[in-house]
Amino acid sequence: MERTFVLAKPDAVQRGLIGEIIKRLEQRGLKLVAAKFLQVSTDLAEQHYAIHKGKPFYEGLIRYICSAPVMAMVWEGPQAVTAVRQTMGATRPTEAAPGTIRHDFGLEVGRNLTHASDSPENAQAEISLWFKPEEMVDWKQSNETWISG
Ligand code: YYY
Ligand code: MG
Repeated sequence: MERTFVLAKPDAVQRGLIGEIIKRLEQRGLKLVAAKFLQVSTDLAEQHYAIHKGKPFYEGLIRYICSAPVMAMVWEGPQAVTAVRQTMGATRPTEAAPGTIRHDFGLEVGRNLTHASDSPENAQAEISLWFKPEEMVDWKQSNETWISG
């Protein structure tokens, strides 16, 4: 089983789309193992997006992520990293496939509603940046065997 880190970004929270995002990941068959609602500090935002420092969109990205609360989550399942990226859609909403969150609810790259880890290694790093080990909930989903065999 793989775990991945997901954020419902400030635009998703402000637009009342947290439930929609969770619904789609639940329906996919993924299991929620951690969640918290928080206002992101500049320090946390800078650590999370360190890889983008120096890029033209970086300053705006940090301002956006800190502009309102976010919902931070960890989801688990077979190939969770790939599955969640697929459910989110391409970075630019106008390039995202219909049926993806970014396509169905977004228009602009700077307001693309969600973040999801892009590799298992980055998922581990992001999970430990955002969550303490004791915030992860180890539980058995009763329908697990009907989702992955
Ligand atoms: O992983 P993902 O979120 O799909 O895209 P990244 O290339 O990692 O960029 C992170 C974040 O930065 C993206 O979700 C929106 C923002 N961004 C932007 O505002 N303008 C760009 N040209 C590229 C990315
Ligand atoms: Mg990324």
